[in-house]
Amino acid sequence: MRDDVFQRWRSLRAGLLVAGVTGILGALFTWWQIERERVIDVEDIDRRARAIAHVLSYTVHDALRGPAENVATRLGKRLEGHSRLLGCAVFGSDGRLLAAGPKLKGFESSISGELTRLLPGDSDRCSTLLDHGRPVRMRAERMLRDDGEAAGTFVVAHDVTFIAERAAARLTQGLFVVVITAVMLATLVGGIAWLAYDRPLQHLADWMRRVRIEDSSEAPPVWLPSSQLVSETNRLAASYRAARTATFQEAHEAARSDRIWTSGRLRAHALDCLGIGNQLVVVSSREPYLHVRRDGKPHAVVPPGGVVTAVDPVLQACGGVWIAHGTGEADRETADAVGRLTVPPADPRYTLRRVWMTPRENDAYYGCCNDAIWPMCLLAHERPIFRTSDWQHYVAMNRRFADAVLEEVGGGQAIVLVQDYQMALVPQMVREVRPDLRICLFWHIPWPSVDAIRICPWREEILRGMLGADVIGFHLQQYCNSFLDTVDRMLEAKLDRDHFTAEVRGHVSRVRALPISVQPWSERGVPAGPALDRRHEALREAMGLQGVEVAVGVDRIDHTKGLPERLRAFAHFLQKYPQHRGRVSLVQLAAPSRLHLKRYQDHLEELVHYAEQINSQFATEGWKPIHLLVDQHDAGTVHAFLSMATIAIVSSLHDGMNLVAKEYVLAQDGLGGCLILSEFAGAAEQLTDALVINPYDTEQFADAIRYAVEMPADERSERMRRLRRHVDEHNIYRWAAELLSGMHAVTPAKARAAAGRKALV
Ligand code: ADQ
Repeated sequence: MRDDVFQRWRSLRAGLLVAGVTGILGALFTWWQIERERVIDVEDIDRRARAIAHVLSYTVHDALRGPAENVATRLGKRLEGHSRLLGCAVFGSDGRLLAAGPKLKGFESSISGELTRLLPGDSDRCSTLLDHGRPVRMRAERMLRDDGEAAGTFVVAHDVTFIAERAAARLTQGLFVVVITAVMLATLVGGIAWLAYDRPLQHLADWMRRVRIEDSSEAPPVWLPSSQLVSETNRLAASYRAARTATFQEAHEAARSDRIWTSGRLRAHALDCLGIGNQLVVVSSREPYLHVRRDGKPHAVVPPGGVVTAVDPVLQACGGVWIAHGTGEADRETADAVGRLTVPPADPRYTLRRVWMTPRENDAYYGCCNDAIWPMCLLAHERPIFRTSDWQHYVAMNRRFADAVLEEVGGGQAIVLVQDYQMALVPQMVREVRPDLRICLFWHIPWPSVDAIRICPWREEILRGMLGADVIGFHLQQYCNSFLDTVDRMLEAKLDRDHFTAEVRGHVSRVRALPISVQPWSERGVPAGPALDRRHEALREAMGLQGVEVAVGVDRIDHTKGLPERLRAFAHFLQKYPQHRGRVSLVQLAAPSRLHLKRYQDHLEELVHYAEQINSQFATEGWKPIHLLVDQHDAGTVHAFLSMATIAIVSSLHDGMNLVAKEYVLAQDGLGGCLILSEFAGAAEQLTDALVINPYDTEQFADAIRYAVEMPADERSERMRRLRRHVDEHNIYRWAAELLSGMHAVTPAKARAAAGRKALV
């Protein structure tokens, strides 16, 4: 039991150790001090004895010149002592006592015994004797005649009991101080050790037990003795959860078709591809979870956006680190000193490492991303603006992200997945330092024609940065072709169009079409079955949608999403087919984005104005044609509308893929929905059973809406069944698995170099 207490409370041991060491050191110091004082006191007494002998020397000489019997009479009172001086004594040259003070009575023999130790050559001698237990300090001085012959010895004796008494008092005092100090230090050190180490480690152990035995998903304790321990604990917990989920799911998956990729199957595949000791590191500008403040407390939010929708489930399945720009107002307070935390907050599975920017860096970096590269790649008729200072910040921020990647990888191995156009230079920056890492860049937006890229003043730098990757992924083959054409025209590169590779300065990059996708709704914690029916009912009632067919749109508010074109087409549909007025409403979920840019604010205002105009033109009592819900909605709300709607409209003017189209298909469990899809969204190449439209062609667009409304039920379900099969089979896990397989096939530079050396031998 006592052992257990000591084992558990190491702080107690630390306190006792400190107390012991303090006690020993304190006792030694006290002893040394007492000894020093004793020496000083004795020296002082000896000095006094010498002074007395000096003062009386003439008188003693004088007395010794007369008859020996008269010495006592002649010296008289001078032999007596007072206070600490016991008295003086005179011995003849033959050692016989001639005279002594009264206080020395009975002590003379001890003194004369001591005189025998006064050697012939010595002029004086000091020593301490005991007189019935009382310490006496004696000083004997040889007296000489004028002819140099010994006349006798003069002795001065002091009572030095006070020195022993003082030492005893000092000892008591010193030990008292030592004990008090030791107790105080023991309490202080033990207390601090308990607060700083024992208690947090005890909490950590309890938390680990709960995670292991009770399958708890709570976050690890925050107050751990070192920030490195916090982040390593978070990572370990995230990896452990990911591993456990994989194990649980494996049995379940075995029963499922080989064609369907699941998170567990991806996890197993990732372990194969990564190998032992490798980790997955994702880097993107947008973070998967940001923290806002609500009611004074930090609250985690998933920002709307395709990169997050697609990549978060991959990291949840495989574990790893996601490096991203921390943009939430409460981001700093929810991460550790390095910027790390584990996510998802409710059930941590991987580490999020936040990278910070100053407001100036933020404006210039995103200025380059949003005003230059984005409009250059997306043909939405916006003129790109190329500012040199924005570019300088783009380079600097890419360097910052690359440094964060290198820091996270440390001395280990990793597959680095660089996401999107905000990170174009990161692959080369990472490769320069760590050529042995396997790096992939996935470009989520379209890659336009050579002519569109030619206008960019930094086209060569961007291409060289991208070509630092081993694999460069695009959604469509058409983007891969354009990219190789661009490299061919702009750089000195060796292209292999059969194998889709580009070699620049000895490094080969493979260019691959990897159409991205989404995860099943069932994994996103949204209501299903009766709970979902109740949600539909509640929404219909709150919005006055009973008995009305719902068409839905879900988008970030961006010029490329074709929102004005959608509203215009819907208005034209109502105008052209008045029989459908009062029977169909368009619910548009619109997440504000990039609102710091004036043209995005104007775009939002334009949409609000346009929707009001259409509503005032067509609305009737109890029916509103357009419900524009400007907000970033949670996954449950997005799913509720997508599953309730019999029509979904995706009218992007240009889009790499567009995940909303796939999310809609996966939300249609009853197969009763119809998808209207822009031919300029990458998804149109795969979702061929959608009604494909040109969003600029209002006439055709309005007719497609009418066709969707009037489509016979069996055609709807037949189209939706085929769409569903495609998205089920080509989900996000398959995308990630294909990407990791592509990375696995890459031979890292070190291995290539070794193979080269072997070949030479
Ligand atoms: P994005 O242009 O952001 O992505 P997209 O593919 O349309 O977009 O995905 C948007 C995501 O945000 C979807 O998951 C959607 O549900 C969500 N979302 C949109 N509006 C929302 C709202 N109001 N509230 C809540 N959630 C909302 C980029 C490219 C795309 C490419 C993806 C993935 O521009 O072409 O498909 O990356 O590669």
